[in-house]
Amino acid sequence: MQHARLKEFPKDFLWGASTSAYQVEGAWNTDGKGPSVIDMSNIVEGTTDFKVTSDHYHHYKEDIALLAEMGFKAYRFSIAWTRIFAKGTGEVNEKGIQFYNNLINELIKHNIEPIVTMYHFDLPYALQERGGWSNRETIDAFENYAKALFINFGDRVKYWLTINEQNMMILHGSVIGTLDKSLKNPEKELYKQNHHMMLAQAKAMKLCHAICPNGKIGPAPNISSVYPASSKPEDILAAMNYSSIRNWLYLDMAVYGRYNSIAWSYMEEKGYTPTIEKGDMEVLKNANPDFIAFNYYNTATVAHSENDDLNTVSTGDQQISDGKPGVYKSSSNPYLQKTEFGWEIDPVGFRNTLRELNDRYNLPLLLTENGLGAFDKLEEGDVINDDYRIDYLRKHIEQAKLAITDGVRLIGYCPWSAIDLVSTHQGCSKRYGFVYVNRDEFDLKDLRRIRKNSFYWYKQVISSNGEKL
Ligand code: BGP
Repeated sequence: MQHARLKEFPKDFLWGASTSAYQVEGAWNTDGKGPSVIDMSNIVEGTTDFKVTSDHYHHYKEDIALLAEMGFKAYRFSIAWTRIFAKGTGEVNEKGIQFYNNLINELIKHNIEPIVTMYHFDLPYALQERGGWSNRETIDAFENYAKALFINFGDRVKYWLTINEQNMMILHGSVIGTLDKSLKNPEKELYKQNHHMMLAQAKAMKLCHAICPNGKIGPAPNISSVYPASSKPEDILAAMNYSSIRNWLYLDMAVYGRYNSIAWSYMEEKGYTPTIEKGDMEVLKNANPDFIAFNYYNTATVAHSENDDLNTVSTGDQQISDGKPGVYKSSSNPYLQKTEFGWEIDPVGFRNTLRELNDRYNLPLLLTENGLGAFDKLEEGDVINDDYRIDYLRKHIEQAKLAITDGVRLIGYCPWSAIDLVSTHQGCSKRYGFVYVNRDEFDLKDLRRIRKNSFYWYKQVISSNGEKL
């Protein structure tokens, strides 16, 4: 739909950006922090330098000052569960509480709204050793952790996100580094883990409303529209299949407290259905998210798949996804360009996704990740010419404005990432930030912070409330 006049971004729009603890903080075993599953998985073979990441733990004041200089209204970061409870449960680590108190207070001092992700891939390793999410005790551990967060930070933190990209941990856990490699029947086990994470999330949402009077809480999956490769009816069915397994399974449960029927029939067909214990569905129904936070990088395109299909085509999806025989198979989209890391770029798909989410759930939406990973180059005179990133972000913000004009209730835009950090599985050279962190894959250098061109551009976007793009 073309609009003659576009609506403006709301006055209190949450302009900001995102990071996650294990990707930015470093200090992975400092001040009583315990190891997480990510700390224990070998992301970059032959070095532990990735664990220093951007050393935000020791640079947080300087980093927040830079975010404030850009005029950030909000900053989305995650709390490392193992800083609060080294082993996932037990005694609270006061030094961990102190670090996040300092961080939150520093943000508030600069009028930046803290948006907290409670769990971003970094499950405590001690819990993993006891079965991780396969063990129902992890649900209680998460509830206990959530309670500690709400009690300690709930007086200042208004926006809470439960679990980052639960759907990607289930679908692509081996790439992220969260998959327990000892699992015998991983897919079946993963859907059991998924059920347990859903319960943990539901309990945390209920607890947030009970403990934090001004608290708002929501899930934070990675959501993207799924396109059929053609108008062939079988391709349309395949797109619905994939969207149900990838998107709606997670959000139908978070919002309506029910299993998506197509996803459930897929699990039945494959023998993956989890055991639902007495009382589970009641817990799931009684949780009410206040908004949906979601990460969007690109769309997916899929085609019909026969049972004997070989699904080897890669997409520009979060990770390479080849499809599921008899359900869907991945296809590339000839209308889209790709980043230098092969991810498809689809700003219009962002508007599609926003509209779909709005129609389906009728809740406020908060964009918590969107961005372009690239090999930025530090040039003489401390210049980083990342015009490709500006172009990417500009096009997505334009589509956000169109979606708002379409009637979507978008409350904030927090792209990935505020400053450079370690990528989920592609090291430090894949950069996303507005601020360059001076380090290489294997050389920590001086970790100096340098403003990129996009830094100055985003500053003007925020000060004009999205008018000057
Ligand atoms: C999302 C994760 C982030 C981040 C981002 C970019 O899935 O939530 O943690 O890493 O993707 O992905 P990558 O680092 O693989 O380029």
